[in-house]
Amino acid sequence: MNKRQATLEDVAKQAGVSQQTVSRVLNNPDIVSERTRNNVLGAMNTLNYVPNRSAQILAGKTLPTFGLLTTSLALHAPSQIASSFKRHAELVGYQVAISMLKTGRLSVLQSALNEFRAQKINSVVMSLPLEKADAETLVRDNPDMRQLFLDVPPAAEVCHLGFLHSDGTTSSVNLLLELGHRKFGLLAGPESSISARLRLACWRDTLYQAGIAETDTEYGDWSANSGWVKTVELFSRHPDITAMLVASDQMALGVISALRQLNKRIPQDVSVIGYDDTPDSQYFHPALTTVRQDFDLIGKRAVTHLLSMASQPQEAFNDLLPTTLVIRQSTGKPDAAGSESALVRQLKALVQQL
Ligand code: IPT
Repeated sequence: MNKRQATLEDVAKQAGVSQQTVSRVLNNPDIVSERTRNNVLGAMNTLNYVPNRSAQILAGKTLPTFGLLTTSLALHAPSQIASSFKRHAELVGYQVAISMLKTGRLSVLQSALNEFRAQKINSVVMSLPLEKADAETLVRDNPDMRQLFLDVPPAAEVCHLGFLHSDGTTSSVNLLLELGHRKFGLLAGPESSISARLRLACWRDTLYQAGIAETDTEYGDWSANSGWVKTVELFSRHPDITAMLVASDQMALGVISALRQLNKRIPQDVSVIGYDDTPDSQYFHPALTTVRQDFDLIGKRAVTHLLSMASQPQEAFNDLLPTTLVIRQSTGKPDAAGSESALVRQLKALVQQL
């Protein structure tokens, strides 16, 4: 069996193109036509060709690799974004190097960017919450790096690709108001998160405009566990809440579980609306009504932006993708006899245990 490593020349022969074209696909895939690029990538695949990255770095080449600085990938939404970004990057011949950070501290971010720079990576998606001043500092201090921010305040003077929170958030509050809800519990994301703050402000504004000024708020950390704990706390203070607005589907999973434990039926006793519409949310029990953010689209759009930022000087922009309400089974009219029947159900359950 021939175990010789395929060379660039072999790839060129197999694809029927010049060696220079193969080298372009390796170093600047975005300047090669899609057809030729796919042809060359196919030949590399067939021959198991492995590019010599160290030689490319030594030759001073910038690698066709994007950086992704991300918050915890244990969270559903950032992991969906990472997966989509990687899939779309590969379609244009780029790899993705991931750096997952525990904190958004400026010094930590700067070291992560330095590490990318050392690997000759100069186009980076920043998929973590950053305050305006921090994002602007990173751009100012790293003029050689193209940075695309996914979670910064819209006022930040940086390249920003995000979601327009107001559409989906306003529609979710309006749905609950139309169904007749008046007692709301708000479960926001962490106060350190820009998007969590924007969603909360929008819920409150819309409720306030409808004459509902009094609502109780808890802050989770995006995990299902925090959804569970904070729901128990909210209902211990306000057992009469009939509608929960939750800042992420992952927290809503914990909310649903806590409500079950509190003997509340969804949606007859309490309606729940999440945020994200990750692919699993339609399989929650009951299927979750939620605000959809299109994670496939944001990954695809991030690749397009990084490519065009490479060919033009970097200017600040805000590209905001729509959010839409997806109505499923976790929302309904409040059942007037709901709390009474919950009590009856609890008593029955007790009697059965005797
Ligand atoms: C945002 C998600 O909506 C939220 O559920 C949580 O996972 C958060 O990310 C983590 O930072 S999406 C982001 C693009 C604002």
